[in-house]
Amino acid sequence: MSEVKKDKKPILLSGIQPSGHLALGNYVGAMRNWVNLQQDYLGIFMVVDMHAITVRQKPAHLRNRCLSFAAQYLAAGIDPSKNVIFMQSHVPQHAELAWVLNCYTYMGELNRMTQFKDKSKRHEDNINAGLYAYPALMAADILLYQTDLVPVGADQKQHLELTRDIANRFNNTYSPTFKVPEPFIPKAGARIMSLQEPDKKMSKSDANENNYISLLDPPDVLRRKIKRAVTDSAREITPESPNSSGIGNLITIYSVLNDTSVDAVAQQFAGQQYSNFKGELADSLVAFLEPFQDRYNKVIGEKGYLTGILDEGANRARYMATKTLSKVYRKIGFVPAGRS
Ligand code: ATP
Ligand code: LTN
Repeated sequence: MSEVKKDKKPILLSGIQPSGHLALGNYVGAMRNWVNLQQDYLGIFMVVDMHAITVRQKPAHLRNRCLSFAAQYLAAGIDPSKNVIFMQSHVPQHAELAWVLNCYTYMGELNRMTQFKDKSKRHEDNINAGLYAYPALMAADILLYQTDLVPVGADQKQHLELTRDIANRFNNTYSPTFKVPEPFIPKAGARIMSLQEPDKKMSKSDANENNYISLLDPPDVLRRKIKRAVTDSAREITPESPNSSGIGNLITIYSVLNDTSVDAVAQQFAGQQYSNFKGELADSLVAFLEPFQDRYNKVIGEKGYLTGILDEGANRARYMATKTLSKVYRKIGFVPAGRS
């Protein structure tokens, strides 16, 4: 009886592109919720390497980063015995369903995607078709597994809405085929801002590494980055500080790390110098990241253990994905293969 129940857990799915260095924004906006929600869901967590090549990557760096990101998923607390963890490119059904979904996605929809517009500006010399069609691949990632919930940061809301539209369009054209997924965007920390340019989001592949906190930054680097983080010209924390972009962002980070609200933090530090508060924030960060980095170092030192988890994850994922893809092929009228 309990076995049956276990299999029926709803599906939680998310992924991160192996570009740059996994950053505090990724942890707070996404990974933290993967960890918190894993008890109640069957978690499917991918390193989305096929998405990452929409921007040029150096092959050796990409290879190392893919393993490093998977190890960081484990270090963050994703339990590999309860969840499915794998490399997107190990499951060919993602590319196969993406092609189909491309044919159910309008150019007018893709033209509106802000991530495409932002990345086109950042990579003017390489505005490729993959970057443009990226949302259809993301929709495939999600819809292949009949996903219930997708925990992501606020920047992914638009892609999730498009995924839902594509799912509904397909379901209405044929018959119910895909579960229509819900986004899970946290109330606090859905958009952690850059440390030096607090009006733009913290991005893990920012050219300026002072703009982000890498989850693998050593303590002295963490302290230096926080110390240098841009604030406004006031000196002391007040109840209004959460509304000021630079210091407000630091308060948000502190509140998330200490599991409290931004207003409570502003009250706790009211009247204190920014420099004092930054010192406390740096202490919190170091205390949080040191054990994370210890766990990471153990996992990354055992390559066989990590690749074993990824192989098993890919096997399970292929099994689940094949079911949905076969259904899709049948509904659109493809002749079944291997019937002779
Ligand atoms: P890149 O700069 O390499 O394009 P990124 O930092 O924007 O990457 P993604 O791989 O696009 O990261 O996103 C991974 C997850 O982290 C997504 O769920 C995304 O919403 C979340 N995320 C990214 N940046 C932030 C941020 N600054 N605050 C909160 N969540 C974020
Ligand atoms: N597009 C996302 C990464 C991503 C993703 C997914 C997130 C690819 N496939 C499936 C959730 C579910 C990004 O750029 N952050």
